[in-house]
Amino acid sequence: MTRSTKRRSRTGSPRVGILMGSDSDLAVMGEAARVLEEFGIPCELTVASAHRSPALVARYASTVDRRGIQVLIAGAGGAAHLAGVLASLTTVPVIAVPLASSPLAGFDALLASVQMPPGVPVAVTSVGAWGARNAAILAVQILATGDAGLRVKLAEHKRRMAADVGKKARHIAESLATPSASTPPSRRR
Ligand code: C2R
Repeated sequence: MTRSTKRRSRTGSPRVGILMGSDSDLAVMGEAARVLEEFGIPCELTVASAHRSPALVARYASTVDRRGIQVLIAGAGGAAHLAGVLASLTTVPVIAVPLASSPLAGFDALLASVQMPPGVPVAVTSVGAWGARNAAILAVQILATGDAGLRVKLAEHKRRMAADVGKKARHIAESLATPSASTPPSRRR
């Protein structure tokens, strides 16, 4: 860990490293840390840029194995090369989160992340905050392949989502069945 790395773990050393190309990415990439915390996965957050601070990225990558980091999440916007460079320097799974920080609204980062040459895979999520959240869930799923407790938590996560959708469907059905007092009679069904 570099001195500028922020630990988000309450217990244990980080299993997931979240990197971002700039501090301007923090609001979005903080979502990934939040989701990992929900699953009780220790993680750390730091800023490192393959373009602006390549030596720092290389130094971070060289510590990943020794420190027991099992998955890397890299958020970057524009010509996003951070995830690819991390994948070139490590053997852990790397998940790229394309960020919408340039005038091209993330399409540039998406293409830069997804078209890795054969031999150096990077998993790519959706653009922005959705992607940050999904990157964390994907990291949990990767860790869960060897962790039955995490598989139970993931199953519970899916049950919660399904229950939420059910609640929304019931809510809509109820609001259509009971016209509110403010709905004019002509518009009531
Ligand atoms: P600034 O806000 O610092 O100007 O950064 C960052 O992820 C950020 O979204 C603008 C955008 O540049 C991105 N950046 C990259 C890399 N380093 C910074 N894509 C990289 O190494 O890939």
